[in-house]
Parts: sequence; structure tokens; C-alpha cells
Amino acid sequence: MRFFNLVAVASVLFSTSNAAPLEERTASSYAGHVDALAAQGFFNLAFYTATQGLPSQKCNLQNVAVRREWSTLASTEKKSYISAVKCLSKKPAITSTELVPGVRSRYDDFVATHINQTLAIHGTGNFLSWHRYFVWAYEQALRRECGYTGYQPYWNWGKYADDPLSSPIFDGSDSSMSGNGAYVKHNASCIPSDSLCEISLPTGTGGGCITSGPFKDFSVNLGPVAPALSYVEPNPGTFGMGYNPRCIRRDISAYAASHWTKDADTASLILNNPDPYWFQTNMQGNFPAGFLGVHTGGHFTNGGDPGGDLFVSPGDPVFWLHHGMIDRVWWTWQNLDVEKRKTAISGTLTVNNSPPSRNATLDDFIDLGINAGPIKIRDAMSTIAGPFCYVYA
Ligand SMILES: *[C@@H]1O[C@H](CO)[C@@H](O)[C@H](O)[C@H]1NC(C)=O
Ligand SMILES: *[C@@H]1O[C@H](CO)[C@@H](O)[C@H](O)[C@H]1NC(C)=O
Ligand SMILES: *[C@@H]1O[C@H](CO)[C@@H](O)[C@H](O)[C@H]1NC(C)=O
Ligand SMILES: [Cu+2]
Repeated sequence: MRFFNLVAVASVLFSTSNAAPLEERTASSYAGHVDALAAQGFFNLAFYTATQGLPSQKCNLQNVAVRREWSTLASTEKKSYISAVKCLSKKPAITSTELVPGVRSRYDDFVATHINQTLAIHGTGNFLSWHRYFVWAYEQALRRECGYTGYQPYWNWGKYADDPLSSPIFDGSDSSMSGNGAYVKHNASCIPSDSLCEISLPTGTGGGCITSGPFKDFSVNLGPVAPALSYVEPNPGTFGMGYNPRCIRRDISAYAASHWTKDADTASLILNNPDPYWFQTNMQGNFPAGFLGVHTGGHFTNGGDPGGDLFVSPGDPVFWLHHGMIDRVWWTWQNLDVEKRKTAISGTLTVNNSPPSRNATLDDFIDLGINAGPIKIRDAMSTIAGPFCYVYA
């Protein structure tokens, strides 16, 4: 019974691929290699649950959420997502200003948590699981606290890699995530830092405050900690936690997008890295080798401040679409060998194991500070078990 139902759901999702009105179908008709892998993975997951049982009784066909690509949302759906994000940025923070002097909103609560834990959640064994939990908790906040009735959309990089500026994500229209920053003459961005310039990313045509779209007046309150632009107002507090209201600056980079986030880059990441260590390492980049990877490549497609700041990047609302795709790529990779990869983790507790630390285990906890309590990595390994109940179209 379960078997046929899940397969039916997968077929419906992948044959029609969306419920958007006709005039928006052109954008969503794209079906790259990565979409085919996601579909194949979904079928595998359906077969697996049919033969092994669903991992959680709480999550079933009737209530499973389906996260969709930005361009497949109808304009009204995009706008309701955007409104919910703005709503979160207007709700009071629950973090105390004694702990984080710069927080002003529920949105900032998430940014503060990310800043606080940055050095324990990147290049580590919990990178994928922690960010899965983070995106989910944010989606829950949009729904529970801001009345959003949809789910977290994602940004399928490969669709727009040649021309991100005219994508429905960055075209600056009122149903986009806002466009580029105003042009400000500036130097190339050095990755990972100016003092260790392993990759020099050519400047884009922005660098200043975003000039169009829904987030033109959005206030970034925390950071910077490691700004990609030298002229960002320094934070008055410690570790970026002081109050530093400023605009979102972007420097949209077709260079980063087209060099590291094409559909073929993502497909190759999924197909050519059966070892979880290499999957997550190549995803996050190999900077000494001049390779940004899809994770850093996506962050530097929008770039700027806070987008190009490893610590403060969730301060730019496009972060959540980007990390939705990161999670979808992991989900796809997992589903291509469900049995083996539902427990596959690798990596230690410190960034690229520096300084050396022990391996992460499935029994280690991940937490989101004030936003959500600790869960075991084990409980974040499946998107249809533990606290989660969603799949990707
Ligand atoms: C650009 O780099 C040069 C050389 O390192 C430096 O002198 C200059 O201040 C930089 N300009 C900006 C705007 O960061
Ligand atoms: C840590 O994990 C790696 C593989 O990911 C393994 O080679 C190594 O032996 C592990 N270290 C310990 C102490 O278990
Ligand atoms: C940062 O992490 C520490 C240690 O886990 C915790 O005690 C503190 O409350 C956290 N601060 C924030 C802002 O989440
Ligand atoms: Cu992060």
C-alpha cells in the first residue's frame, strides 16, 4: 500500500513538476541532470520505505511537505514567502540583548545562532545535518509565527548559472529575492580571506546596497565578522554581535555561478563522490586547489555583505534558498543509496579538522541555540523521520 502510494506521489511530482499557472511554466520546464537524479533518488526512497517501512509514523503521505524550486512557485506564492520573511524580521527577538546586544528581530535570532556556531558547523562532520536542521527550523518559524502556508523554496543553481542577474531569484522584481547592489568600485574578493587569498574572485557589477525588489529596505543588524567587502561598517561589539544596522550589499557574480554551480558541477558532485568525506568536502570547496565548490560558489554568486561572510551569510534572505538546494543535493545523494547513506557521515568537530579533533558521530548533538533544542545528528539524517517530514520536487 505504502509502496504504491509513494511511487504515485513521486510520479505526480516529477511528471507535472509543478502547480504553477501556465504562464510560469516556461521557467520551470527546465529539467537538468540534477533534477533527473533527484527524481531517481525519490523513487529509490519510495521503494525503500515500501520494503522497509516508513522510518516515522508521524510522517506519511498525507502530511509530507514538498519543497519546490523558486521558479515553479506562482507569483502569489513567491510573494507570500517574501512577506513571511519580512514578518519574521519585524517580530521581536527572543534572544536577550544581554547575550547578543545587536539582535532586534526573530530573523536576527537565526543569524546570531549561525554566527555563534560558525566554527563548529562548517568543514565539520555536522555541516550537512546542522544546516538541514537550521533551514527546517526557519521554515517552521515562517509557518508558525508568520502564517506562511507554503514550504521553504530552493534555488537550483544550474538553471541560472550563466546569467544569475536575470533569474527570477535575482531579477529585482517584486516577486524576486531582490537584485544586485549598486555599483561600487572595489577589489576582487579573496577566499577564504584577504590574508590567505587562495581564490581571487573577480569583482561583479555591484558591491553596494541592493536597489530593487522586496529586500531593498531590509536591515542586516549583526556582523560583519569576515566581510568580503573591505568597506562594510565594522561591528561595534565582540564577534559581530553588536548592533550594526545596514543595508544588504550584493555583488552578484556570474563568474562564481558559471564556474562552480552549473548543473553539470552539481551532477558530478552527486555522482562522483560515493565517500561522504569527499562528497561534503568537494561540496564545500577545495580552496588551495582553486575550487570553490557549489556551496561557496552559491554564496559568492550573491556575494557582498552579509552574503560573502561565512559567519553572517544567513543575514541575506537568499541564504535559505541556497541552503535549501544544499540540502536537496545531500537528500539526492542519500537517496541514490538509501541503505548505506542514511547513516553515512564523516568529518570531525573542527573546521577542516584544524586543530585536530575526534570524528563526529551520529550520537553527537546539534542545536540551534534559542531557536530549537538539541537533537542527535542521527535524527537529522532522514527528511521523513525525526522532526522532519518533507521531500523535494
Ligand atoms: C584594493 O587593494 C589595494 C591593494 O591591495 C589597496 O591598496 C586598496 O585600498 C584596495 N581598495 C579597496 C577599495 O579595498
Ligand atoms: C575517523 O574517520 C575516518 C574516516 O572518515 C577514519 O579513517 C578514521 O580512522 C576515524 N578516526 C577514528 C579515531 O575513529
Ligand atoms: C553560543 O554558544 C554557547 C555555547 O554553546 C552558548 O552558551 C551561548 O548561549 C550561545 N550564544 C548564542 C547567541 O546563541
Ligand atoms: Cu553555514
